[in-house]
Amino acid sequence: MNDQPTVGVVGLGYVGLPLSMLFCEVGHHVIGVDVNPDAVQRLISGQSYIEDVESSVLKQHIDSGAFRPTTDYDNLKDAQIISICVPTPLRKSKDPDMAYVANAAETIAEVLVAGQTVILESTVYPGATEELILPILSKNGLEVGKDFYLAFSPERVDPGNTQFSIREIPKVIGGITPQCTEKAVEAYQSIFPKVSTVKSTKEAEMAKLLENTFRSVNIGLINELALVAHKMDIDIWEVIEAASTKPFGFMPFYPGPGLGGHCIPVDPFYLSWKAKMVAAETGFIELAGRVNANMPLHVVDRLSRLLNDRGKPINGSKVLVLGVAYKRDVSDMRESPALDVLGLLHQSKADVSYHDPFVSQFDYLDQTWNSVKLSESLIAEQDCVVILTDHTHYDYERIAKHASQVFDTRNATKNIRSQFDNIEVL
Ligand code: SAJ
Repeated sequence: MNDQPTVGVVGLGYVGLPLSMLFCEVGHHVIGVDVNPDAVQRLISGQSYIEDVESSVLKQHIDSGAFRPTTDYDNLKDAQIISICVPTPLRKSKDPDMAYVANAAETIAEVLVAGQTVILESTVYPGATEELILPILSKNGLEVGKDFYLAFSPERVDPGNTQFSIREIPKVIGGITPQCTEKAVEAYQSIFPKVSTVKSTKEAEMAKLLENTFRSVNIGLINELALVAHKMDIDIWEVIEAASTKPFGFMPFYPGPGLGGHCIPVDPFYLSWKAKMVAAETGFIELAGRVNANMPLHVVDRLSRLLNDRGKPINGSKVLVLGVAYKRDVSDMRESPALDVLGLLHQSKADVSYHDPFVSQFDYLDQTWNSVKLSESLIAEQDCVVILTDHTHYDYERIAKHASQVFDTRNATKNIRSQFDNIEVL
């Protein structure tokens, strides 16, 4: 019997499942809890639904009994450590939706026993662990820092990132009390060798929001400068490449069709929401949000001008969109700006279709969209081929050779653009 503490992981998505595997790999028993019975059933049968988790690895930990997926929270009373990795989306009003986190805390409170360490990983607004989670976990009389321990440690899982494995990424940890921080560091030491502790849960919560707000604001800046550069007939991509030669004090970001994913479009609004509660201004976040949200409109405006220059109204023009996932070489479509572009093209009555090697089908605008079979004849039939996601899968030279017009929103054709006169870039 190994002496590693048993771990409970609540929420078995792109954060919770890889975290569970990490714990299993170093000998912990992991009780994985998820509210979705289908997901639990798939895991029990050894089928991973997370790209970064191989089914063979999952099956190994299922067969050995190390990983036990369940919908039953009651099993968590056997865990010394409980990590909460549930979604924290935005409501339509751009207010935080804390329902998943609150529900997880409520059900953990029912089974919380003395000695347990609870670590929240889901991205939340500053103060959420102390103001929302702590009262729920304390309601049955257990005292934090004495009977149980509570900390925040932001997830830094970057789906598809092959450069850094999760274990190599330093883990920020902040507890409600110093003892809580210590207990959380102890809980994670077997899988996260690099730890950065901060004085409280709030600094840890804010660190995560800074990381992703930094990205959103800088992406907003370069998107704004891309529009300015276009009006000045300046090649923004060369500008970024030239600025990137500066070995210090600069970090390149790139314009694109908009901001997708489950982190960058969402996390900054957890910060701005809380800032409003303390009457603080977050102008950069709001402005970046507007600039980034406007990019799909800019893409369609540029496209309609391209077609117009060739005497073609967008209405009825054949437009093929290449790539609908929110970023290169992933299948995730959450918040993908491609959806906005497809919607705008559909509204303008363009004859629009898409191809994406990672996304075979999706439902949107009350219809099912199917990835077309890419062929030279199909490309040649198009009035314009729009590159929205620069998957490495594509042979951009072949596409440019057979397309009458290409609109490249990702600089994917950087290396061949000079050989063709039918490629327009964002
Ligand atoms: N994007 C741009 N221009 C850029 C960078 C990104 O338009 O210069 C777009 C992408 O196409 C995408 C969106 O922004 O639609 C977000 O892209 P991202 O590169 O930030 O990727 P994400 O959303 O997967 O962000 C995650 C984050 N990881 C965590 O929160 C744990 C982020 O902190 C990482 O820095 C990022 O991955 C990463 O570096 O890949």
